[in-house]
Amino acid sequence: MKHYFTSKDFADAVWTQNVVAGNVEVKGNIRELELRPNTNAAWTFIPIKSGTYELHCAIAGHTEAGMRGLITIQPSVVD
Ligand SMILES: [Cu+2]
Repeated sequence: MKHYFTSKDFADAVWTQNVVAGNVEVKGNIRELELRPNTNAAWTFIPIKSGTYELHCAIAGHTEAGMRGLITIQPSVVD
């Protein structure tokens, strides 16, 4: 079954260093990743804007069934 985890505001709140998937490294502004079954990817990013961002599955009925969450970027604690 297909699922999505979507958080547009979170994607706007980070600076992407790269995404590595298999033998491919992608650089630049990444807003969306689609992974096929039994694959993985590493998304390396630097948070640039603190806040709490909603995450949900965009398929009809899935958010209501519980496929949702929150991502929190804490404010910097630099002295
Ligand atoms: Cu889903």
